[in-house]
Amino acid sequence: MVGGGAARRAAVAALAAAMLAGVASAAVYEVGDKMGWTILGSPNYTAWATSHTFHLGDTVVFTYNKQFHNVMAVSKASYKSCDTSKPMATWTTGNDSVVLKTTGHHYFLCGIPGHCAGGQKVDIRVVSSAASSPAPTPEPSRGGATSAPAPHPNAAPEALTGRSVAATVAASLLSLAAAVLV
Ligand SMILES: [Cu+2]
Repeated sequence: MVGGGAARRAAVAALAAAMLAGVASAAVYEVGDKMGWTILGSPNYTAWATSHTFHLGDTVVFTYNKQFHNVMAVSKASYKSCDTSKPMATWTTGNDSVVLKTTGHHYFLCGIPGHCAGGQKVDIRVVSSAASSPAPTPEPSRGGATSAPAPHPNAAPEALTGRSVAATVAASLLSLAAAVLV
């Protein structure tokens, strides 16, 4: 009986560790950081995208005023030419989370006339894994997370950073594992 209990505890601990590892690897990124998804101020979404390393399972959040913008997933050709006529998917809520489920490039643009041409477009490349990814630039620390939480001009307040979500889930998993092991 003692052996069975030990095995069960080991299994629970292993499961908890595996879950923690899975949670820790999934991040949430707000497109454009504090600027959100906009055309005002000519945000450089190319620079934003290349300053991050996106992995499978990560989420990108588009935050914007839905009266003025939307989000379309488009092909590479449509991305390059700002063709808004045949999106593969369209989001319009103003606070849209998109889970990156495939590797390679994910092309998004705003479908409002003129906005894509004005720079409201982003090419998000998802690398296959952390080990094999050629990361030209190290992932920067989330500078915005440490400074004062300035109110977002057009954001929903519930937009969370991946770090805080992972920390919250990790904490609850740890307490769960602790409860089972006791
Ligand atoms: Cu727009």
